[in-house]
Amino acid sequence: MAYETINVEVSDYIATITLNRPDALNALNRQLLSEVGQALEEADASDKVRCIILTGSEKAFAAGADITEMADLTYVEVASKDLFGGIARRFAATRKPIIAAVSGYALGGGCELAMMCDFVIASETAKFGQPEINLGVIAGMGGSQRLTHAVGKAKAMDMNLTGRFMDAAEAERSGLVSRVVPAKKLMEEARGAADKIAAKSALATAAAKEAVNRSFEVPLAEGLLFERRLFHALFATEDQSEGMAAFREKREAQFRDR
Ligand code: CO8
Repeated sequence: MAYETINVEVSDYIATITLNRPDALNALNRQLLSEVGQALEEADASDKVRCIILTGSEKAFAAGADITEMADLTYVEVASKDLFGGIARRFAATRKPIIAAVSGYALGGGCELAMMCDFVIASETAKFGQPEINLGVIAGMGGSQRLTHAVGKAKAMDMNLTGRFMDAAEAERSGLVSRVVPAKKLMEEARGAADKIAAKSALATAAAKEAVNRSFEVPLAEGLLFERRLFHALFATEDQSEGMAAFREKREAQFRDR
C-alpha cells in the first residue's frame, strides 16, 4: 500500500516503519497514526515479516501529537471521536515483536508511541518527555500509565508535572529503554536485535511477548499461571523438539514455526 506520512521497507524478514513528516518533526496527525496502524496490520499478516522496527529521523522519533491539528478541537470533539484511531489497540493487536528505534525527540504522543512498542533502543541523542502540561493538558495515550510502569512514580510524576525531558542515559538508567548506542549505530543495533528475534520460533516469540505484556494486566499469581500454561503449550510444537535437539547436537536450530 502507498503511504504518504510513513515509509515501509521489508527486507530479511524485518519490516521497518519510518515516520516521515520531517517538516513537523514527525508530529503525529490522524493520517500518520492511521497509516502506522495499517502498516502494523500488514506486517503482522505478512509471511515475509518476523519482527517490526518503528523509527523516525535522526532529529525526531516524533515530537508529539500534531498540535496544529488539535488546537481548535472542542471537548465534545475530543471526547466523542476516537481521536487517534485507537492506535494503542492496533499496537496491542500486533502479535509480532515491535522494536522502537528512537533518535532525537520522543515527546508527548511520540514518547507514548515508543512505549507502545515491545522495547526501545535509543541513540545517545534521544530525549523523552511528556510536555503536555506546558500546553495546559496532560498525556492522553499512556504517558501517565506506561511511563509510570516503566520508570516508577517519582520520575513519572516529575516528567508529567514539570514537562522536563529525560536524556538517553537517564532513560536507560530508569528502565525506559533497553539499550543506548551512538546515533550512527542506531539502525544497525535495532536490525541486529530484530535479526536475532527473526531467527527464533515465531510461536515462542509471540508467547514471550504475550507473557511479558500480561504482567502489566494481572496480579502475579495469575501472570505466573498464564506463563506456565504458555510454557506447557510450547511442548506441543515441533520447534520445541528442534530447539532442544539442536542444543544437544551442538548445532543451530532451524525453526519452522510449527
Ligand atoms: N505538533 C505540530 N508541529 C510540531 C510539533 C508538534 N507536536 N512539534 C514540532 N512541530 C513543528 C514546529 O511547529 C516547526 O514547524 P515550522 O517550521 O512550520 O514552524 C517544526 O516542527 C520544527 O520545530 P521547531 O522549530 O520548534 O524545532 P526546535 O528544534 O526549535 O524545537 C521541540 C524542537 C523542542 C521538539 C519543539 O518543536 C517542541 O517543543 N515541540 C512540541 C513538543 C510537544 O509539546 N509535544 C506534545 C504534544 S501534545 C501530545 O503529544 C498529546 C498526545 C495525547 C493525545 C491523546 C489523544 C486521545
